[in-house]
Amino acid sequence: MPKIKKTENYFTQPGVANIGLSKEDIKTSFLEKLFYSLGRIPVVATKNDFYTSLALTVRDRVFRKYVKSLEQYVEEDARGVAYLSAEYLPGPHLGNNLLNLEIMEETREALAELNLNLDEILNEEVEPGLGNGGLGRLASCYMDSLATLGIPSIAYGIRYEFGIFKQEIQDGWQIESTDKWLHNRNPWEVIRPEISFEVKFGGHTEHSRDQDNKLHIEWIPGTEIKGTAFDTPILGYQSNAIILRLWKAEATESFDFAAYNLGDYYRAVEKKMRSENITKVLYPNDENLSGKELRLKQQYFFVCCSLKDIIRLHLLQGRKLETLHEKFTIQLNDTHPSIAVAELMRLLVDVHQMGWEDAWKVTQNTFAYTNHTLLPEALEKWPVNLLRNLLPRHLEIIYEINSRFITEIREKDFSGEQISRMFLIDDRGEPTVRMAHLATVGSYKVNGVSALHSGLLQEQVLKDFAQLWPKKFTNVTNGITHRRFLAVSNPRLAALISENIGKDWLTQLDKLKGLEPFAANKDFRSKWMQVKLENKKNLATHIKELTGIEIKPEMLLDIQVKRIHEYKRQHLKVLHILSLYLQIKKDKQNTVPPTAFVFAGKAAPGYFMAKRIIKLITSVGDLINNDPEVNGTLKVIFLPNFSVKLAQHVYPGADLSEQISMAGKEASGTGNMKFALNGALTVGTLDGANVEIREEVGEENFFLFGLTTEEVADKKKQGYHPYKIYSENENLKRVIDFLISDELTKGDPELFRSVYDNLLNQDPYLLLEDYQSYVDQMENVYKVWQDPEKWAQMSILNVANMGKFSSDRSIKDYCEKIWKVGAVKV
Ligand code: NTF
Repeated sequence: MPKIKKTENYFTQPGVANIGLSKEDIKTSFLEKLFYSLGRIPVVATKNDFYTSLALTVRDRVFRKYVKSLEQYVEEDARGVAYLSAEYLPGPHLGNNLLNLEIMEETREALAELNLNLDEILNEEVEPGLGNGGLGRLASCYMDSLATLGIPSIAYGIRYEFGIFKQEIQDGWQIESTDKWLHNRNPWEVIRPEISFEVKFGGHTEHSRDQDNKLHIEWIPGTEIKGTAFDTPILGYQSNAIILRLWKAEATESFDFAAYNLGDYYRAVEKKMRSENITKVLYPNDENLSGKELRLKQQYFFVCCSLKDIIRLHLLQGRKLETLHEKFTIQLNDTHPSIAVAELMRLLVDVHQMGWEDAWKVTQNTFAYTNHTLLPEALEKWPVNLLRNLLPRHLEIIYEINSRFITEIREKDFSGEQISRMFLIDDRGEPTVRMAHLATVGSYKVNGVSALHSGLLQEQVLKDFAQLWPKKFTNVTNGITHRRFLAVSNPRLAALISENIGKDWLTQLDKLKGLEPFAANKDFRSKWMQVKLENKKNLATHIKELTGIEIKPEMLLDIQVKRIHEYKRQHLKVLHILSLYLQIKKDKQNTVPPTAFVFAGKAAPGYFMAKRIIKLITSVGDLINNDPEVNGTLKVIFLPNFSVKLAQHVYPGADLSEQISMAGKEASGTGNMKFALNGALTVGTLDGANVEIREEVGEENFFLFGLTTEEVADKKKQGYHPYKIYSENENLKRVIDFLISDELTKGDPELFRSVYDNLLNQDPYLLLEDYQSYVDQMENVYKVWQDPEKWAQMSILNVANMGKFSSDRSIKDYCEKIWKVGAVKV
């Protein structure tokens, strides 16, 4: 094959050159895909056939951009980023790609000429649910910005066959079922059979010396499996595309021939099935990582494939491994990929024969680590015994890193207590490896995800390390892609904004500042609230479809959507709702404006309390929604199966955003940003990025309540007594007692006993402490809501000041503060 080198040559080839973006081009390609890729004609085609044809049409155009980007990266020999994340939540690709290619209207018209409706086709897409929540969605927002900004980059992860479980609500309880997202095929990915690597597990190591007395260590594995790459192009706005490379596990041999020859067909295939298990299913836990062997296998599997691929790409350019850190930086998205520190050492030392010191220098200068949580139960620790069985060589390497590190800090001014706190191995009880310590020692930078969280990280969890290496620690406040979460999902508001301040905000979100003067303009305010009302109608339709419950769009839509977790305090919202309900029922007092309280979010299947909280929400809903005395005023809705797709309907329709975690627990939050960007006002604590949102939008435009992080710490130190608060606050007492009342529990007094007992005896997240402050601030919310002009003004000012929270800003921060990587624009 003759090599076509120059961009101009390649992109003028027939078939490449004529992939156009006009309405006619799109129509032609769409029909071609339908006929020749799917073998269908319109009369017999299903909606899914139409969706697939359109997706393939768009994918061609995205790949064209990707190929161009790639050529440029190679030509400039640019330094690049590899992002390692066990989770991604890209959301539906089609609408976003149409926006980024700027062909939304052309496509709409092309389809209309074929009597097809774009919105219906968009709705066909099943999203890849390859993550649990904020952490996975953040990774996908960052991919959007990496592509848009033209940062040479590649993202690696796991191609889970089943993503996050599907949530149904039956009799008020969460019921899980498998997410078969690949069932209708996935038109966005291409398999790369030639990009595949072997991954070893188990076995033992053999140490030997050669004639020169050089030590050689060989890992003799117990089993080997193969990882194969599946590539999905992720397109930026008016810009480059990057690749999301997900690994699928396969058996190295399809059959165990020995067993097959004995006639034992099933045993022969069993091994294959066992290997493929590794990428079968996503662990549905967020903020709690139990030491499951299969989870460690997943982590090592994708890390091993990704590092081998990075080394392949590096060597392909004719470079030496000693310069790996000059050409690549590898970002560890939490500790999930942190075994990479040991794996890179193994690859450099054992496989590529580099000396330990040189290899350590490369390793320490290659990785950077982002911490996403301070919750002790979420900090990963792997039992030493499990590592010994699964990754015997890595355990040796971790011990070696540990012993060299201890030698290093012994020479410094650290107490014995501090030194043992910093050990990579925790040998109090069953010995475990502290993965956050491994990631910190093996990285050149460590960051938290909001100013508050990064501060706490350095004062608490990694305090000793911050003292040792103060310059290693930094903050990068999270961000969200405003292209997906405003331009794609809220086209009405996006249009109103662009009509008034132009379209520059699509690439520079701080241009929204231009909206500020409009807050004083009555006519603009009325248009603004008209858009909100339309979005609320749309959300009301979805609510009706998903739950059968009708709400009036004029109601105050008060929304909390996120994973269900005690620290996020969905049950604090429930206590507030009950206080309003009891006020109407018992005191015959009605001061609350008509409000629909909307919740959505999944509970980890093994998290007892979180599942109870869902049942509590739905039970309160049943009671209130069926009570004619209150249901004109209050509605309580639990939307099942929260996803990116559903979220895109929720944020635009929200009036009030609930960000009510106990201070110090929510590392950042990103839902808080999505709500505010869509004009919802926030009621929240000084936690995570709420602090910075309030700073940006102004304290007069934010409904603050609750203890601060320091006050929480003081309270706990002094000894916290929830029962005392309960007995001294009549209104609160009535609400808490109602949790075990017959009216709510319908004859099963045990139903919410666990919630009741927990709040009265421990209340680890200080709901009772913050209760009154929350109720009071909600009174204030209602007062402002009665003044629609004021509300509209605050809403506009919120949006106008959201510039900081674009993921473009976050990625620029990563580039400047951490990666030292520059943009390559095509
Ligand atoms: C989450 N962490 C945090 O809980 C959120 O506050 C934050 O917004 C996102 O990360 C993204 O930074 C996790 O999911 C995990 F896994 F670290 F617990």
